Amino acid sequence: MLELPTGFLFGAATAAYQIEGAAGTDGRGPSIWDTFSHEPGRVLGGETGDVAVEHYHRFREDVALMAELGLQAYRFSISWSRVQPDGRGPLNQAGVDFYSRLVDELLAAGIEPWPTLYHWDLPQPLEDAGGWPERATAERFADYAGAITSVLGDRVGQWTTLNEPWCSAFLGYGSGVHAPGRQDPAAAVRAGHHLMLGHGMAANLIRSAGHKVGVTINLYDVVPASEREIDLEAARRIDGLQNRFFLDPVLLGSYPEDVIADLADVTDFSHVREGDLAVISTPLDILGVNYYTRHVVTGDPANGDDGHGGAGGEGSPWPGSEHVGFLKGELPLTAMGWEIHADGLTRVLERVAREYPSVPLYVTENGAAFPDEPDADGLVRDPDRIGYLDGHLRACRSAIDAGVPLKGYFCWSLFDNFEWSWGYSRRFGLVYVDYETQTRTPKSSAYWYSDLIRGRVAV
Ligand code: PNW
Repeated sequence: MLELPTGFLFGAATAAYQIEGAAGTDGRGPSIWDTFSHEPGRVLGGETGDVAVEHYHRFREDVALMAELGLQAYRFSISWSRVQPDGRGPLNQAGVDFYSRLVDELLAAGIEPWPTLYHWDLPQPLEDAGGWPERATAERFADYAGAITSVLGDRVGQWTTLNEPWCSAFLGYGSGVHAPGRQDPAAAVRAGHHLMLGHGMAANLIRSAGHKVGVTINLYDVVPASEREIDLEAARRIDGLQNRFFLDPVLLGSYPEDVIADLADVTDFSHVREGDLAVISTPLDILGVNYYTRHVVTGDPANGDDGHGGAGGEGSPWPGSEHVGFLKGELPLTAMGWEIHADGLTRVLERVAREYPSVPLYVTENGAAFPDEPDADGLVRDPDRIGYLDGHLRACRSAIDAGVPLKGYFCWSLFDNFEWSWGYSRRFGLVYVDYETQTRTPKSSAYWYSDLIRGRVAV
């Protein structure tokens, strides 16, 4: 029987563009994901988030389902374009009202709201002005953060600034497999900096208003393919760009020297101004860790695929390390082609606790896509997902036993939803969604998770 400490928080997570739909409703403006998903060839099957799982119109039913499952917290994101369509200026009251009603509904159901301010959906007017590679975008983000947190702050216990800045910067501006689909390594590095700067500016504002704040980073266990020098060096580089490029500025207030050196041919870091790193390293109340898989890497490119995982023709999401190859080990894969490696979660959590100043940690995303379909009896049986979640919760338990201050866990995702460049073809949900009828059917993993949570909270 899996045991986790009393008070350990169990939740599930979603993101605005992946579930809300209602893309043109109540004054919402376009974001970079609206633009990108409507461009031919960007998303598998030409799918978009225009309708998604219609959460915007079904949120009451969805909160009722969360309550039935016994979720203690719900991590969702706020669509910047819904509450501030131009990315600047006055808030759109109808958009604010939606999140206000959602928060009220959650609180009435006894579920803690955990909003994220930015899960990749930059208002298109800000991209038209240069996007995250421009410093002004960080200032716009802080303005938006200050405005929306002052409206909802009295009812929200925990704010998160960004979700996975690596994806926004390096998939959005480097490989181009995410919006806005640019392939410019120097712009990707600048975007990473301005995302973190925006985080720091927002975190300052949110904290000085008396609220709690954190940021969510996607971390990987980076494993060299062998003990050969060339592979160890590849692992150092990928760990640098994937993990330390974000952890070091946010938690230590400096960029890793080796990563700056690795990027010498890409950028001279002249976009970093004096004082930026002090802002970026504003003390945090929590750090969110998203964990899915490991990277096995080799410096001998003849040995591996390019690891860029897209439809081909794209740039690299690891600027300056284009020669590094990525291997699949011997481990089972999810429908994303990602290796299932629960021990890596323990390693990642222990590493953060060991190498960085102490901060309460939450796993803010962990989960897996599998090809789920209802049986003839209408049930959706997903034993592989139960195995995945059980293994990773045991990995959390191991980290806690080793002294890691891990305080909670959010499963990705509550629902099947719009899986970015994969459209609706990859199902991560605890709850199955029939995209024709919008019917929600909890999978067997949802009942399993529910029993686990109830087992913990029973007096
Ligand atoms: C995360 N990669 O995305 C996001 O936070 C979610 O919105 C998403 O649905 C979930 O994980 C599953 O993919 C990622 O290519 C997308 O390395 C792509 C990558 C990593 C994370």
